Amino acid sequence: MKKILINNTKNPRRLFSSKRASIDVHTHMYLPKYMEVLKSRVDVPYVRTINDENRLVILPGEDKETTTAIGRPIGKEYYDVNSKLAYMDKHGIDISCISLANPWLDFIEGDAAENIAQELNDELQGMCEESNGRLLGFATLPVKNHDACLRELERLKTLKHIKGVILGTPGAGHGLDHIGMRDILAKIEDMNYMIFLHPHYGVGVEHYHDTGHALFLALGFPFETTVCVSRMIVTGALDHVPNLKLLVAHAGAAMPSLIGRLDSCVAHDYAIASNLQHSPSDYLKRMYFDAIAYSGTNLKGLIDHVGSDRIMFGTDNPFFPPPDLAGDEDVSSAIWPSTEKVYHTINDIDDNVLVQKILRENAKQIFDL
Ligand code: 5CU
Repeated sequence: MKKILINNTKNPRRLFSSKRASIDVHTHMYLPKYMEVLKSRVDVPYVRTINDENRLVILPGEDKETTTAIGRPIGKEYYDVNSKLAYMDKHGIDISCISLANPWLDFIEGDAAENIAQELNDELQGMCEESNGRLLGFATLPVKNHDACLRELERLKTLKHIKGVILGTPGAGHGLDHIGMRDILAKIEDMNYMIFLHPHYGVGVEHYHDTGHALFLALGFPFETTVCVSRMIVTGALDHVPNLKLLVAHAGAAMPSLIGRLDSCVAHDYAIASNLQHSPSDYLKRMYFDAIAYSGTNLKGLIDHVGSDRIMFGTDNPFFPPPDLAGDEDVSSAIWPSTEKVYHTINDIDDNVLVQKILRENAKQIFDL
């Protein structure tokens, strides 16, 4: 297995104050192997260099829309493990569960998908092994190759730092609720792995022109997650995998706001309701959530709906970097306002026991750390 070369003299295991020894369950990297793939491509998704700066162009249609075509700057905070550890130290994060950033292997088919998945997951495992207990991982599946997904899941059992898999909302292309995903979800359930469910494609994208990345990420992303979770509930897909562990990105997206309405609409549609074993809000209570709400009111709403045992600290790092973090600059000294915002919304809860659960204790229990 390839060595990642973590600088452990620079990154000793930290002793954080009890207020900040967080476990971050929503934090990404473009692993070095994946960067090679993105840099080799001319169609979206790709990384290209403009005026000596690497730019990330990954979102559907991003290259065609005037306000996004230039992409986003991508520096070593996205792919360098020592930068991740420095960021963690700076922000009181004890352990991070790293997932590959979007769009994973959604665009690669056949044997190539299987081979790259193995290389990426080995790379992630190697990084975690070298990290002195600081890093865990959500693996990546070759979603466009069904049989390879099952084989890779089986192989992941040998990678001890892997705690689950990250999946986009389409799964193999037709949605996670599609029958073609059923045995993959069943295997994940059987392995007691977590699925980290994450958006990439956006819903309602026809409305977001001339708005840069702002509306795509603020609305398109959470709407996409909301549709996916709602379909998994309403189609009965979750009844086939009652013990499946689903970690819903971005504090449950719009689910907490809409769950009452979803309950009501399902209850008034007899054909749908009679097919389901529970009401939508009961399915929601079985899911897991990060705390990336950026609003104390919304986080409290999520707690009202699902309780406080299933919500875990997350940062979305390295997305939403400080505006002045230019490309390859040393991230070790930068404070990330987006991360501080997550801390503020959690501290807003004003109940220390509950705050500690969200920052650390829930993740310890849920991931058996
Ligand atoms: O908000 C986020 O989670 C993200 C992400 O994961 N990927 C991305 O391209 N932008 C925002």
